[in-house]
Amino acid sequence: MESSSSSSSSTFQIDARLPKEISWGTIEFLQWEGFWYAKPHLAAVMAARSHFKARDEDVILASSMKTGSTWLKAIIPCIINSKTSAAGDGNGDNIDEEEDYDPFVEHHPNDLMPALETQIFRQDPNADLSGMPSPRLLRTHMPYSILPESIKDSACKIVYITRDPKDVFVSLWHFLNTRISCPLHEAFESFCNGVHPFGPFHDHVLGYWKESLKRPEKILFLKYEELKSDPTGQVRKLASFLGRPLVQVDEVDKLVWKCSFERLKNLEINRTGVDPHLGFTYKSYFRVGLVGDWKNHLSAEMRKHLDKITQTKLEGSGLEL
Ligand code: PAP
Repeated sequence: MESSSSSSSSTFQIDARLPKEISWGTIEFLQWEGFWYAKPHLAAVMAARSHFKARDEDVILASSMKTGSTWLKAIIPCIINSKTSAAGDGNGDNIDEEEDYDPFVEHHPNDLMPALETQIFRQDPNADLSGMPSPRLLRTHMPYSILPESIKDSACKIVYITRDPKDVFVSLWHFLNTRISCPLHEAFESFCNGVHPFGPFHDHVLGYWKESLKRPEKILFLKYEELKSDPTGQVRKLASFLGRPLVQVDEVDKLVWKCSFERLKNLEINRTGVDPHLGFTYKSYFRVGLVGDWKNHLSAEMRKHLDKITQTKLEGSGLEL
């Protein structure tokens, strides 16, 4: 299929011949360039791919869904706005010089790193981000192969996070079930077949993993489990990667606490707010925040099946999940 969109016009025409599936209850998915998208997101993905122009100073947080990106949507702005990082300048204009950067009382982390496809280019397919001050902190669920060329070609940094696919599936099932109803076994089958937003999961991970091996200075590949087991070590690594090494022990500890699941989950905004772009409650982004919660949901057979897929897909890649 040669062309599935018209990039010259502001509205992208979705090719009616794209493969379709109704899955996860009633969600209509379309497959484009090897990945599945919920129908309302596809035009926005196409628009972002065509129109977004990266700057060297941009930081792009990339992930498949439910891998813990909300944690990084909190951590990355804190690092960038740190007053004491070795290279930091406390950058944000709105930061009270007397106070530590802590926007979380008023903002869900989604606000701090807007999403290219589900937010910016969904609202306006011709969105112009040229007025946004650098460093622009943005996020995407787009697979590596679909990213706008300027993200790949510029010196901007990409931070990728992934997680045990069994926990990803359970997290995604709970999250989507806050809006739609789909029996666990049906959703599991779809996930294993790669039919879920921005799926197949394993292809998504492999795209970024392979590129991170080729260009470690460009893509930092993180795992949720490692962030859980060693948050201070991982935050330091991330800060150095972003060119903002954190030098003070106290500050790293404070940043980790500020962005912790327990703290964010219990803030009023996150207990009561709703994401204006996608309609999900903010509390649905903070469910249990654990490694291995899949044990409470998946049968031994399901575990074996998904582990087998993971093993087969990742074989020879050097990556283990
Ligand atoms: P998204 O793709 O919709 O943005 P994302 O933030 O990537 O979701 O993943 C959500 C998961 O990260 C949730 O996992 P769970 O369902 O297994 O609980 C969520 O609880 C977890 N999470 C969010 N914030 C944090 C945090 N600060 N620390 C640890 N885990 C977190």
